[in-house]
Amino acid sequence: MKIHLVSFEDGITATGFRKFAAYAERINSDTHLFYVGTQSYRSLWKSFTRGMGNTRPFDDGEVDRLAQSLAGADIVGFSSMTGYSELTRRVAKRLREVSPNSFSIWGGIHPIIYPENAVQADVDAICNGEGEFAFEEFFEKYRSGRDFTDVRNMWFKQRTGETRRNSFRPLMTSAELDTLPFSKYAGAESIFRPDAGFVPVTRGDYLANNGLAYQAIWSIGCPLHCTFCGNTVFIANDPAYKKLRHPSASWMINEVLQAKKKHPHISSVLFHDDSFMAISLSELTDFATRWRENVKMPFCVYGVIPSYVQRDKFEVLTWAGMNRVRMGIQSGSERLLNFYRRAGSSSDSSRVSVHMASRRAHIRFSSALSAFRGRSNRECDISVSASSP
Ligand code: B12
Ligand code: SF4
Repeated sequence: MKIHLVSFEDGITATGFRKFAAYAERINSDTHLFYVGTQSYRSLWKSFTRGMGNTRPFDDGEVDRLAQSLAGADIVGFSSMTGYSELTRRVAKRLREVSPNSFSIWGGIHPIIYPENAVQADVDAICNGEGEFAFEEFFEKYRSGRDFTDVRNMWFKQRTGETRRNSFRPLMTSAELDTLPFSKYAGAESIFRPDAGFVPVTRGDYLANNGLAYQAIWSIGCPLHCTFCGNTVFIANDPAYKKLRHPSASWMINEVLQAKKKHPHISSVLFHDDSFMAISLSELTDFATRWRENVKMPFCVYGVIPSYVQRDKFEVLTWAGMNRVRMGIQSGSERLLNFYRRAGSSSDSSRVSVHMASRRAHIRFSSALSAFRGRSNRECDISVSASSP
């Protein structure tokens, strides 16, 4: 069976898509990957100012070219965040016209957070949860001509015009995550260029998107429940999402080593986990020891939640090579933190600064709330002063 999987996003990082795609390729070798990006990641200025879905406009001709390139597959899988959902919708519609026999599925963050919206697109199904095992079950049933419309984590459009909304399957356990293939990286993949259509992804694309770094996710989950975050939906779908899950440290390290074999220029690793510091000290120590012995590269941790900062965790990670963290303080105002049900207090952030400064590492503070209006000047002042290390 021929499967075409396409990711719509500003760049080629696509951490979840790459995990899913590696699994799809394992169960069906005739699987091809496509990236459709805006290429604004090439601009430093845009990387500071962009919002979600700041895409350059794709005209109807380009949408047609995209659909024509994806046509002919037995199954076409789309993956996108909400900012790219409109483009996904347009391509799905055109695909239905030019390739009516392709079974189309929309997965990724948008169908998880807004399934009722995604299912209205011209697709046969959506995947509103973890994709690997759901797709495997669907694929086996589809391939052997059995009824597949009961597959959990997926919704299906019925011939009657109704939608079958199946329930969720249990989240994958850490032991199951350990059995998954490493994320798809630098293999046979294509990227859309407005002037040339789909062409092979080159080392230059990786350099433009990632610099000299490898972008990774080790753990999934976050114990908190800030009201502005997609986590609220993941937890509503399954409260077990609060518990951190991850494959073993050696699995993670082997994924990095495999990427480095393909791209020897890789000289640092960026971890995008939502809540890296909530991993237990014993697991972080195991990770740090193996990292220092086998990887010997600096790494950066993007998901640091102030209330999970502990001196011993920072010490062991900086010893292993962590030289940069990004911590979401969100606001210096206790009132706003309470309003958004953000656990922890702004004073937690100063503890991190002390730990990192003592290790001569860099820390960057971030806030998703800066976009929110309605704060008094006084609260803004507190936010600013709290975010100056
Ligand atoms: C890592 C990450 C990033 C990284 C990498 C982005 C990327 N595309 O990979 C970086 C730092 C670059 C990033 C940037 C942004 N991000 Co971000 N990011 C995340 C984060 C923390 C983890 C994503 C992840 O890998 N999860 C783990 C994987 C395993 O899960 P998954 O992605 O859902 O994939 C599974 C399923 O969806 C499914 N699946 C996926 N694709 C497909 C396809 C098919 C066909 C099927 C069947 C199944 C399937 O299977 C996968 C494996 O189980 C999430 C939060 C979260 N917890 O998910 C936010 C999140 C996705 N990001 C978000 C946002 C808003 C952004 C930005 C727009 C922020 C900004 N203003 O700059 C940018 C967009 C940048 C871009 N590239 O376009 C929002 C999206 C909200 C929404 N409604 O779409 C989230 C949910 C955070 C939030 N605020 O709640 N992000
Ligand atoms: S701590 Fe971060 S990832 Fe966790 S719920 Fe809050 S904003 Fe979302």
